[in-house]
Amino acid sequence: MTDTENIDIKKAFAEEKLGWRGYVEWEKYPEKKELATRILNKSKFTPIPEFQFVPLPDTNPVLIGHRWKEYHEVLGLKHIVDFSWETVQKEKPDLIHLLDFPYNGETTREQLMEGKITSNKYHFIRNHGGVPDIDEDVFELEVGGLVKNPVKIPMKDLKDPSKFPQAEVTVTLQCSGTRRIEQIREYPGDGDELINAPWGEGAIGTAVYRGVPLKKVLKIACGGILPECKHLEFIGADTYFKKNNVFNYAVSVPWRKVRANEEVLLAWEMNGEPLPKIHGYPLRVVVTGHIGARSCKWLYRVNALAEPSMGPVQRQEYLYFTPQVGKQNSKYSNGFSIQQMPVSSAIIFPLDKKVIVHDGKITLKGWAYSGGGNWVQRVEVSNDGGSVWYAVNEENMTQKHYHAWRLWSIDIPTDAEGWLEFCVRTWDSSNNTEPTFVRSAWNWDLHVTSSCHRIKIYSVNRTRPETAKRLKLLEEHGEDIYNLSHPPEFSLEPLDEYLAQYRKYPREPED
Ligand SMILES: Nc1nc2c(c(=O)[nH]1)N[C@H]1C(S)=C(S)[C@@H](COP(=O)(O)O)O[C@H]1N2
Ligand SMILES: [Mo]
Repeated sequence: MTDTENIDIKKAFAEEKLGWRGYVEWEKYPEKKELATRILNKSKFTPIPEFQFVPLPDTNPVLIGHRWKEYHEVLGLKHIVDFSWETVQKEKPDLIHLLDFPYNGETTREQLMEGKITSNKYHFIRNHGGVPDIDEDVFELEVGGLVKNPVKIPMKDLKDPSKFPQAEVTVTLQCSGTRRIEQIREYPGDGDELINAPWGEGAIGTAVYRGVPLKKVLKIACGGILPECKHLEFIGADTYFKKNNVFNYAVSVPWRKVRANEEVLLAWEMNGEPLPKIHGYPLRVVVTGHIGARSCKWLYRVNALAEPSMGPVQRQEYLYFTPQVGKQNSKYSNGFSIQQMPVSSAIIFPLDKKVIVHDGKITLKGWAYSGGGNWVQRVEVSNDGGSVWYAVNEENMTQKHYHAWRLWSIDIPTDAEGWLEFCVRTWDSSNNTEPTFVRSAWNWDLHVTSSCHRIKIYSVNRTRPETAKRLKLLEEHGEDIYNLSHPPEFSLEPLDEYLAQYRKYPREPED
């Protein structure tokens, strides 16, 4: 065993290649991994914040990733932490910074509803490590494992349409943690070293990606895969920590998925622009219809494998444990691997707990999405907690796509006043719909919250004469209805009216 004290960490964990800043290769060097583990085992780290039992801070950044910064620091990789935050400032200044490092940024409501396509500046970010900074000119993609001919393909060749046919696909990427906050509020669940980000409705976004279908690369460059190949593993240049072990980010998808043309794309362009650094520049995978985790960023290696990736992100995380499986009995083998996204939707406007003054109709807006190539067929909204449903008209939904969300809006007739519970459910092209309550689909790792999204609205119906009168009175006194819990400073009823009413309908029976 080497003494960790005499190690020159700058040398031991140096960057692998010139022009590939922030990329340390771990997967090829087991001894290097062991050395990192020994150093990590000897160090003390800030505990992981236990925010699931207490309200989240209302700061921005919301959570600070002390522990993960320290992991990087003890291995001499602090520059990666610094570069990541600089990149956030440049590329994503306007997101809700849910976790500063590894960076997790959520799209705001206004930005989400901006249109069918989310602009690159506003698309959410989910990172498990730092942001590598790789020069495209020296970049090459390795493809190996169970292929006929392992190859290295320079970026210039990959982008050459005479070598590889290109494709453009409109894709919604959704983090499996979207709407996790609803599950946390219902019951706290598993806590991870890499904080299970308490996402709201904004860990989702849609872009047009341009690249080459992986299927074509395997065929044209490698002469095909070997018969034993059943899964394709993607390795990213960022460093991932798990229980004091280090890895490069690795995930996999079944060959069946890759085989379907254009469903797994190696992409370098996002909405007509080069992929932003924080989205995986120079090259990322885009796996349509799957949880975002499979769309590996900073992709530098594809491995054809007989079994799914042994990387912790594939094997130990993104597992679905049904409600009675938890800390006492969850194992990696008894959770099922979350790949395709279920159908889900969210109400983005109005905000939860809002007071809405209206003329008998309340306008709701939101998104609806389904994975696995199922498209959104129908969106329905209820204003009574889920008994009566109103369907959104086709003309009030954005265009259908196999792999993208639909934004929707609806005016729901609402006569009732006071606190009402609104919820949304979506039906997809396979007639799947959403569980009614959070509890129906709560799971220990708090993934893929697909139950009907619910909000509470305080309804004030101005078409009711008594309501209109009260609103006028409030206005005359310089007060308003929106400040709901603030008591009006004037009397609610003149004495003579009260007495007339009281005498007509006494409060107590006469005999
Ligand atoms: N290399 C690498 N790829 C990655 C990740 C990562 O941390 N490292 N995060 C994954 C997760 S969990 C999600 S949800 C998507 C998010 O993609 P985006 O950040 O481009 O929106 O990237 C995926 N690809
Ligand atoms: Mo994710």
